[in-house]
Amino acid sequence: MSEHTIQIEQHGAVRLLRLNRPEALNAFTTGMLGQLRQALEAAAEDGATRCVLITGAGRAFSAGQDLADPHVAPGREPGAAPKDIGQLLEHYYIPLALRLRSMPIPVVAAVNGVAAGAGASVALGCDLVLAAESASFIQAFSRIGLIPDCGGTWLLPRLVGRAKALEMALLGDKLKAVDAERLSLIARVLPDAELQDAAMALAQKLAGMPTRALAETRRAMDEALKLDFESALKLEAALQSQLGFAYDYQEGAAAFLDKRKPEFKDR
Ligand code: LHQ
Repeated sequence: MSEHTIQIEQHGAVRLLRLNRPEALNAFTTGMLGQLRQALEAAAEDGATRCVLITGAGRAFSAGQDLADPHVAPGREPGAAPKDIGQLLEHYYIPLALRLRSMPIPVVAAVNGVAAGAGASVALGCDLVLAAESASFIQAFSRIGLIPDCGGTWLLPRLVGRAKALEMALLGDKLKAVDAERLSLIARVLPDAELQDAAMALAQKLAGMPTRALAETRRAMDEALKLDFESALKLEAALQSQLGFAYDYQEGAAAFLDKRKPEFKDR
């Protein structure tokens, strides 16, 4: 696909990925899902990039799966065979969600407008989620006879607890950004005019931090959700052991003792 559905900009050590099909509220086509995954892959592999920032072009973050995409659009002609949506998830959404969740660098979402269906899952799968006051989150799946996907069933109860997760997923109502912040679904809500600058400043700040420790923090927390307390303590010790041998710890501790600003390098 030659269309640039993901706009890529480099801002120092921050790679900005802008979902870019504003005419369809940045709904995901298969081509776009592939481009987003490739863009994440490229950012992960580029040693000079230390943080990814994802946002949407126009008035939406993403309206989720493009329901007009031939891979999912219901056949209108009599006798048309239904498409296997599970195959689309296997080939596009699962690799994307796994890539996002295992990035070696932090990922920030700047949710500039509505994030619906898989668009909400992609946003909520990021490490730090900022949203504009006018943004909203919609678990649109139940409205069309589906369940939350792209990680939604895993993320939602962990973020807001079972009662609110089920309320959101069963009803599919619009959740305003301020309510999303109140429920701890997202980290911060900001005035619309401040969102992009605040998200970039946050991404730049993260890019100057000890990247490897940040990625391992995410991994340890995700793993800990599956572990008993003692196993989580042991995982912490194993990861801390590795980090303790790394450059950034030596630099961070030395800089503290020398009362100077640390210069982190690990990735
Ligand atoms: C769209 C879409 C869209 C195409 C707006 N598709 N065009 C995974 C695997 C396989 C199958 C299915 O799903 C999944 C995961 C999922 O993501 S399921 C959930 C899919 N998403 C939805 O069901 C959300 C559908 N969109 C909406 O409910 C509304 O558009 C929202 C609430 C997001 C925004 O409403 P409005 O602000 O009133 O905008 P609008 O509805 O007028 O949309 C603007 C345009 O964008 C419009 O096109 P048009 O040519 O009429 O201007 C829409 O058709 C188009 N668009 N979402 N998902």
